[in-house]
Amino acid sequence: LLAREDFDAVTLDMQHGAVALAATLRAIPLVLGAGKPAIARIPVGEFATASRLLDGGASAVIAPMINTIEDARRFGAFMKYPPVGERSWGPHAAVVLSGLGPADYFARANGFSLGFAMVETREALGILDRILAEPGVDGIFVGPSDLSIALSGGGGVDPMDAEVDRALDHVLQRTRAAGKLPAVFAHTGERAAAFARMGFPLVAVETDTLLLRAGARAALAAARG
Ligand code: 3PY
Ligand code: MG
Repeated sequence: LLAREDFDAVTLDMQHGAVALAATLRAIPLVLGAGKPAIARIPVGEFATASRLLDGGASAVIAPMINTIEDARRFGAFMKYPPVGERSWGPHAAVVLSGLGPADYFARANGFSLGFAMVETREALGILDRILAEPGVDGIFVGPSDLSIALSGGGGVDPMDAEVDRALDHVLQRTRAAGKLPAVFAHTGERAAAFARMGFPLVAVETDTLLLRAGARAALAAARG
């Protein structure tokens, strides 16, 4: 349903969403069938799942909580075929969905399978340039909620905090300077518009649960007068 709305892409969230691997693999062709890229987020540290999502035709994978160089390296390795990484061959659905033959898929997949490393802790901010230097990392996806928890030393969740905004701008500039793609999550449409104005080319807008609750509340408010 969401892929048939005016979104440019749909993200399937295996970290916090209610979808496991089989359901995500079933949803990917539905998103691609609507002519949109299918992006998927893996659970923390489950880098092998990134390869399986690519095998299923995912256009991009987001890896949460990339807090060490080793995290970034391992994620990148599962995203890219040799010689860049260590992805293993078996893209059964992806080859068919791409419309390419196996040889062309192999030759081109590293270029069109985008890996986003999430920066959402102080540790990640501290090694941002080194994460960006990983060849298997095509972009940085910022998580403003976890970042706000980290920057406040566990004091609370406030993705609108001014310190979060400063960190977001820093990540945007460093990522651009590295020639890679900056991306971010926005929990409202207004926040998404602000991020787009800042220069983020990819912004995830709200979640299925937020949209469902907002729709439910609007319908109930209208029904009850
Ligand atoms: C965060 O804000 O921490 C996120 O992971 C957004 O998806
Ligand atoms: Mg997060």
